[in-house]
Amino acid sequence: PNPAPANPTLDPFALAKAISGYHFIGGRYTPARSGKTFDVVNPATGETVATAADGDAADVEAAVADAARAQKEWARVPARKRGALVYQAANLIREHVEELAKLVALETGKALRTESRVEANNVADIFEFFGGLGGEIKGETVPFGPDVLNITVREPLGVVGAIIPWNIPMMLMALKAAPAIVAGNTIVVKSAEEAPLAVLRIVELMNRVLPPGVFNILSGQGPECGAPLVAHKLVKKVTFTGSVETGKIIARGAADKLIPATLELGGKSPMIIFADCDFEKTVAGALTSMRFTRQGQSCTAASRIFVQRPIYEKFVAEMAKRVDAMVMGDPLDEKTDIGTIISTGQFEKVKGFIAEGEKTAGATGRACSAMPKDPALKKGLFIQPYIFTGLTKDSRLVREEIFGPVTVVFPFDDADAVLADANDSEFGLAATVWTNDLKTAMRFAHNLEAGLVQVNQNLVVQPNLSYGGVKASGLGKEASLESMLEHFTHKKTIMVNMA
Ligand code: TXE
Repeated sequence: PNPAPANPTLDPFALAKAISGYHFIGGRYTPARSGKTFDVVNPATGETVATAADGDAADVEAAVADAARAQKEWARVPARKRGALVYQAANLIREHVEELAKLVALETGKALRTESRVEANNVADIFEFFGGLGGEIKGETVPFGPDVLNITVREPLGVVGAIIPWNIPMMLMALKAAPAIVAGNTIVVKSAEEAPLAVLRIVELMNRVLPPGVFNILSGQGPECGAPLVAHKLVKKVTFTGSVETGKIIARGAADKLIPATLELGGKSPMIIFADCDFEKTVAGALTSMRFTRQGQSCTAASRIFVQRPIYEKFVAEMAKRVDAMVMGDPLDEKTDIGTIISTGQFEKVKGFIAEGEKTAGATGRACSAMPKDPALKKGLFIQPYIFTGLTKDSRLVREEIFGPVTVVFPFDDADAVLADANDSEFGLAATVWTNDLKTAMRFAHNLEAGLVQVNQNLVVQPNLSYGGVKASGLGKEASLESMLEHFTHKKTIMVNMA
């Protein structure tokens, strides 16, 4: 029997309990073979709200076997029909947006109004977009001579293994699962330890429409559950979002089997602001770019800000004032702008960076926005957003991904020097430039080392636009028709001599 409610439920606590302790494999909620579970904690209160199945190699074996069986049939379903089914399932996600938003807010601490609801809507958008692309999975004809027919066809790869993180778990799963499934693959997802619930419910909802075994999910620890998934001989492609260190481990595992890996890793995204920008629009853009609403836990967060000297002081003062006005509190409360850090491990890591910044001679750290006063939240993983100035460019706060509500701001005088500083990073995910001068904007757009450059706006993820980094930020792209074809199919060449 399905333990989850048939219809949307707006009580995330009850839903979390109902789906506790399960993977979703072969069309069914399934406990771990070992019977083991681990706790899922609400980071706003420190309370355990659910358990999750603690998967290992035996669960991976079962899930991949089901997915491999299902893939043979699924690949034979016409591509447009596969897409139509995914689109139909997307309607179910749309009906459950509010429920999913609350569930993900509960497990991740991301504020419902500013973050979690936006993510849940994006998930429905992504499944809808890829659902509409079934008919676009097609090849080419390549002329040779009158007696030769050269064609290419796009074939699925087989079973895809996907490993996802906790910061935008639903959306990052959708960006992998939607194109993989529409292209005729089946998928086994390994969710992040910290956020296994909302993604589990999504897989169950999609399974109300898709055949069993097409879309499966396991929860568990990285080395015990993620590593055997990458290593499984029937997994023919891996796709991963997470840290650079784990990305390298996964890339090595894929190399051992000679299978492709798509990697979306960290970032240290520069935001470059010229004095001729539209100041009001830029400050508003900076607030969203810095992702304080998600406690800065975003790979594209504007974590290095460079401001042209004439407006530097004004910008820093205005930013601090605006962040101060943001409400930090219960993620499920509609009034809340800023939620919590995900886990005690990340909390300590971020606090370590802040302490180091505060100790640095010549640096100033401005803590903005008041801590929540509600006694129920006293064990919550809240951190005041920090704006640091006066750091040197070799500081760890400037070079490493903090993945917390911390940004560093520098003044600049010279455009060439700021371009060099912006590019002086191991990462190359995203960058934004703010100016009303078209030549400057285009020069920066062309010369910034990043997978995504935006001019006078902050990140808007669009399912039809390629997204992914260069340098240590990753390999391969997500979203868009081309990335579905490139990363989830292989191109077979067929040459027919008719002479
Ligand atoms: O990441 P991990 P963590 C960055 C961010 C953050 C840091 C650490 O800087 O502070 O990474 O976060 C699975 N084989 N990003 O520890 O370890 C793991 O179970 C297979 C940026 O959460 O990369 C989880 O499902 N899988 C990032 C997933 O990998 C393994 C988002 C991510 O965990 C594994 C998240 C293994 N050996 C963190 N070890 C972004 N690009 O947005 C772990 N995993």
